Amino acid sequence: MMKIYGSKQSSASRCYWAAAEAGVELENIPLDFQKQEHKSEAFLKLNPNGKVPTLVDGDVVIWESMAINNYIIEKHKPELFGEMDAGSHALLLQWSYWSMAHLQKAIEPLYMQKWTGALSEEALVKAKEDATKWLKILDARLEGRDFIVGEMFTIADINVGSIASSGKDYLDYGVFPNVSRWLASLAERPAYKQVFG
Ligand SMILES: N[C@@H](CCC(=O)N[C@@H](CS)C(=O)NCC(=O)O)C(=O)O
Repeated sequence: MMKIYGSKQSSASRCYWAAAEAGVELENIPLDFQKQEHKSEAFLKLNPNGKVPTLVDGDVVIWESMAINNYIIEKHKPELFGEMDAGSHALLLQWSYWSMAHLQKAIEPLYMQKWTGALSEEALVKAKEDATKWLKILDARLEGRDFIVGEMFTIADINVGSIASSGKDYLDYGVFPNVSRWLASLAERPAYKQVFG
């Protein structure tokens, strides 16, 4: 069975979701962050960044949640790559990379407050402005669409959806009607319910 370091409350959440969509189980190897187990010599041999998620499948070791999702989907449910012409494939990557580089970076300070302490008023305003800017772009993309790319649910919906949903408690998503509709439909998926309850 594939093993994963990282809980469902971390960036590993999208990997559990991808695995559930693919119909495979991930065995969780718990790491105690308080005890700095993610910085232990043994773990750093797997992932020199000292971060989760990290996937181990026999001799294969992968870090970066979206690379892990690519691996899980390619191995167990390649149909979630959707139409595999070069342009469509590049769009899956485009939106996945975009969400990690921009949307997650903007939303992260909002939820990291729980662990790092409250943001200054200035930092809070900046994080909300940034997140709003990226969510508007996503909302425009989803106008008249049920999925990020093409006419079917793909790995891009998992990657971008997991990040977009993480901002819901901190921003008014009422102003992003297309994002809200899309997130609501993703939350209805059996695999999503299986992982997030
Ligand atoms: N871009 C990475 C982000 C990984 C990441 O930042 N993981 C956090 C938990 S959500 C972590 O391990 N933090 C511990 C640390 O940085 O010491 C991915 O998507 O896998």
